[in-house]
Amino acid sequence: MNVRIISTQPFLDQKPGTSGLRKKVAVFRQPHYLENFVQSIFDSIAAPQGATLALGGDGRYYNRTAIQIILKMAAANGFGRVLVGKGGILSTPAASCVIRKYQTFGGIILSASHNPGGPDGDFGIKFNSGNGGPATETVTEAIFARSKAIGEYRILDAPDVALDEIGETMLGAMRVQVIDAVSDYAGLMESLFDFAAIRNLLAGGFQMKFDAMHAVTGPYAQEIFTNRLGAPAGSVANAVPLEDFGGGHPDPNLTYAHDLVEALYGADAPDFGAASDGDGDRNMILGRRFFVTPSDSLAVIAANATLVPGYRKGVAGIARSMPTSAAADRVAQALNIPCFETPTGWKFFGNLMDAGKVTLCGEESFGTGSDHVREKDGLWAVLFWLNILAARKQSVESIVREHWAKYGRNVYSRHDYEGLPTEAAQGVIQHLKGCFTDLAGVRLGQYTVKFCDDFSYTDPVDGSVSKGQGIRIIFTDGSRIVFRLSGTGTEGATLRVYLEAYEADTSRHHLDAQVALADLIRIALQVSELELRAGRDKPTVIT
Ligand code: G16
Repeated sequence: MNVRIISTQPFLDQKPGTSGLRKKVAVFRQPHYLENFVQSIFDSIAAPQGATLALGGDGRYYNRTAIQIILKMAAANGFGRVLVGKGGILSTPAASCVIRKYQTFGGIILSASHNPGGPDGDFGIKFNSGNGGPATETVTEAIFARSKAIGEYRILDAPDVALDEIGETMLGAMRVQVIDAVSDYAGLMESLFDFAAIRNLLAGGFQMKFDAMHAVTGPYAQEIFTNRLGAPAGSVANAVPLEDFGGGHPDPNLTYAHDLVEALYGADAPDFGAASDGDGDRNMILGRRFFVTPSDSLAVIAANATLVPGYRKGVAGIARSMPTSAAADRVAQALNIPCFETPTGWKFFGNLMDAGKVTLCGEESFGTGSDHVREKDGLWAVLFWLNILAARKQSVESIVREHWAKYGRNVYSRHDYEGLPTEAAQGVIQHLKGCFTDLAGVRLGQYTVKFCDDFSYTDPVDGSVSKGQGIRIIFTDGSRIVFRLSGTGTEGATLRVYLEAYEADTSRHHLDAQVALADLIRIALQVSELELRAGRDKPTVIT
């Protein structure tokens, strides 16, 4: 089999965003587009000859084609072995688990996460390092720099490899091993959680519904909830992964997981509901007629961690992304452990976990996880909640309300303005940056501005600095408004407005977040001139 060296021209738009390169499928299908990016990864990561790579994706449209291309390029670039999920499928947390368990040099994950799939949908690719986590900014910047200078790529002239059965095939001198990642991942979960207690809970009439949204977690959820934990048939909905997610938007939030939300808020609602996203790293937690914000979920998990066998020894520290509410900070303070505030993006947690500084991490964007892998992990979060519920024998709502009564409530909401013209969205951010000096000390409604800034982070482990990570308006009572442009969209710009107010008074804890935050929402619109500059009078998604 011959290695072909193909001449190519750089594409100038291959800058990885919050989590890898995400583009429309049509962009990836342009001749040489995927190949250029993959060669840029291989040229940047300096893998030794014969190294092992993990490879898999969320099964969306174009996954199979891309996997075959990457395998042939890996063979032509001197890799000795590639571990591929059966059918070319690996959930993102399972990919992280595989990289760590088999100690591979790293892995390539194909996913556009919660973005819609299909021929007109989105596709994505990212490199994860040997710790199992998304490559750091230093690596992604090197990949981007290489993509702008690339002149050729290497690919093996070979037939496609069969990926639908567990087994091994040689591709030139490279071994392709198709593995059962579902069993590797389920085994890891079983080592962390009290499966016997959860099995008893489910056997005792407790009803759960997990919505896999026709995305990657279906087979993992069936294996864990149905086969290993004995959940009754029907507990896992939409369990068959489809290339276009059944035409849906596989984003587990109140807007897109509407079937699940209707079930949990309807008559005869189950006790517990949860959903995961396209690639299985996000989660949404619901109780009967009760939504747990991702920020509160992190705080409750941290406060109850010692109820779970894998965390019985306690938590070394917690990390949250800057826009995530400070609910977890209050738990950290009570436990006398550090809490780190990082920029948005799971990649910023890797160093902290590797250094043993944190055990639990979470983001407002429906991401929660721990140092068991180096990705956020949807099913892990669901199992954590089930384990807490099995141990405490209370409803989701009463656990959260007790938590608020003890720590106070960080009332929280995020308003997304999707698909804005890029210039208009950047205009809002520029305008806000120009207001910092004028806003300091100003009284706005019941709030007084303490300070405003553009968040900058210095990694406490390697000293790297990440600037321009979001506009913060912080008020004297700790309430906040944050404005940020999303780094994961593929069409125009998405402006995110994050709102948070601290409420210690339990008599106000029942208030709907939109009601409790009404003043802050008004101030956010007034200060940003969002309606005028972006031409929108309401957000597209509220979570
Ligand atoms: C990715 C990142 C997360 C981030 C989220 C939202 O998640 O891994 O760390 O919080 O995007 O990012 P943004 O606000 O820039 O759109 P996922 O699930 O899309 O991989």
